[in-house]
Amino acid sequence: MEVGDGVDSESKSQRRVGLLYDERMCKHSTPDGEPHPENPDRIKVIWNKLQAASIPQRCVLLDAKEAEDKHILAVHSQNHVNLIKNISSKQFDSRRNRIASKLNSIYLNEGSSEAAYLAAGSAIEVTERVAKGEVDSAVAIIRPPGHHAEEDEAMGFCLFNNVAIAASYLLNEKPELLIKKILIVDWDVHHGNATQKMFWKDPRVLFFSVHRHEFGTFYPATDDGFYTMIGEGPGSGYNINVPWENSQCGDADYFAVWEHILLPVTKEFNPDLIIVSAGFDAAIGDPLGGCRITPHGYSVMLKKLMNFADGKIVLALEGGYNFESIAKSMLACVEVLLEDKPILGSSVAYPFESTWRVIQAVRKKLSAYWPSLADELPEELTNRKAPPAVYVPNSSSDSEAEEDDESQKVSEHLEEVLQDIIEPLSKLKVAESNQDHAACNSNTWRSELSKVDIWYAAFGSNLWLKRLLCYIEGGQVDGLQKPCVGSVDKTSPKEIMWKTFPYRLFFGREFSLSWGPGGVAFLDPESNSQDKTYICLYRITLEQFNDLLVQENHEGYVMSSPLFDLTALNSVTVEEPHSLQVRLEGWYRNVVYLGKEHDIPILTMTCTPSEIEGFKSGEHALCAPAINYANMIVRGLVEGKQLSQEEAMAYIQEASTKGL
Ligand code: Q9C
Ligand code: ZN
Repeated sequence: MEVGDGVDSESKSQRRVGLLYDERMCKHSTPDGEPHPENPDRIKVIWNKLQAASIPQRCVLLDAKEAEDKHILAVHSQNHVNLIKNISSKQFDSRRNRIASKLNSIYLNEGSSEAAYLAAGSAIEVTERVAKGEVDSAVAIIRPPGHHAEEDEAMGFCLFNNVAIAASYLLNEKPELLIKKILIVDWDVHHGNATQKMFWKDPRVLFFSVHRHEFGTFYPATDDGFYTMIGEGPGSGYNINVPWENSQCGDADYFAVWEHILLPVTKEFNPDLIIVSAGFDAAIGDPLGGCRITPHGYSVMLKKLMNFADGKIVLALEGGYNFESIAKSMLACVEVLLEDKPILGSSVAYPFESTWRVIQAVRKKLSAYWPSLADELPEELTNRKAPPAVYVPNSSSDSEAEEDDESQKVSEHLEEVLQDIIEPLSKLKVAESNQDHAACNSNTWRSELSKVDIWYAAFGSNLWLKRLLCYIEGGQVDGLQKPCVGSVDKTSPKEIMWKTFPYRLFFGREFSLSWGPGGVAFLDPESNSQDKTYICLYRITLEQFNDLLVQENHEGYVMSSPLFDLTALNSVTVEEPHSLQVRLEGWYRNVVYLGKEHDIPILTMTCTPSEIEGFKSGEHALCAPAINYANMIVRGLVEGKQLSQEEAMAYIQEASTKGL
């Protein structure tokens, strides 16, 4: 280490980070206080989290500003600007709801205009400060979000396209700042449809979006987010979409995209400034996104981008609907910008096979424009993939020990640490196939998880002990279409107890493999507290719980590694109800933590939050249970001495007729 290095790194460790938050952006809310995922508390919880971590005092606090019409008009129509300007005025009181209802996923109130102008103006403000070099980087905690807002139409919770307005402002109004090329990285889980269109033919803006797409079925549900959409005319090659084929993408999938698409292209493009459309709805725990980026994942993704554009980078908030996830993710990002901590943490091991497929398709499509994408990825790299739809646990305890060790190191080692964690997957050598590895691990994980007790919370047919025992001991009860294989560990539950929970029981789907025609039971753990559901808690091991997960979701699936391991248990027990989806197809793949009983975690399994949304919207059918299935539940409640026969029938009746 050189002499003076200490002083130097100390001054460097206080990179100037602009931070903008203004409570006035909370004024945009649903007109009658109806619950909505895009609500004012989102930015409040982020701000509170940063305050609790003493972040604001270490940043340069910037003031929110209302955008000027002439700047908004660079990307929006006069019509649209007029609408958003006037929508909150008295004269619109009677028409506001009607106008909102004609738009796609939009609400409006008296505070909407001001919030929209502030969000756009604040995006301009932070971006200009970074461009001028007054701060090194900046974060704008703004709402409403922007990336869905089209030239002439509000949609997807977005009124003005904040990021597009800020980028256009620098390019068109501030040539003296010499920002000639801007990279927009849109890591919100949804495609940035509007930003894409606004710079479609513009080579000054490289728009990159990675999002759930699922072949045009995920919001905004068009083909626009497909990888074939690369821009047009002079903008050809300056639009890059990475469309996920499935939910549950996490750190490993995003790191692979960074390594093999975004970073090489960014190097070639050599932007003067980077703006991140920083939605945190691809975060683990998000109710709309269904992806699994950890705060650690976000910090790595951001850190990697800081190597370009001379570190000039702006984060503008877009979506993100789980308070805890967005607060933690944003905190992780600001800490990276302040550059005061080594990046620690761990992620699942491998990307999905579908991720490699998508990466290869993108690279091929864009290789004519970006030579760095031209090479075909080596097979020993793309071979390393997570089995489809299987939760991949955090690796060995060895690696955790190493990470602890790393935490002792100081910030100048950040780069090396980073490289060690995520750098070239391509440098890894292939020692054995996934299967070999898994087989020799199987006994280890089973013995490990057999030592951990959990309460399995049953609310459907498993309320009946006899039926539940089929999943443990194997076998069949009347009404079940075929016998169950049971758990590897056939020990009966150590304890059984009953409780009620303030969540909603409902019945959905028209058919199940287990029962034939008729709906099956689901729990909506986000529902409101007037609801009451009878739940039977079975004390079983985490190993048995994994065997239950398989039987409920994917009969015959061979589980070579646990679907829900200790890492998953730790990540889910942060708050209740908190859920985590396992990588398994099936209607009960969402594991929900419901708190503790005698200090032992309570876990249940139900459908995913997005499926619950689907049931609410009518996309999935609600359906009363068939008589054999209903009888099973009634029997459980009666034999468990919770309700009389009549009461139990009325209880099922109510749950199957009440709308969601
Ligand atoms: N069935 C942002 O994250 N979902 N917007 C509508 C209709 C709209 C998300 C679902 C999601 C918009 C900024
Ligand atoms: Zn989003």
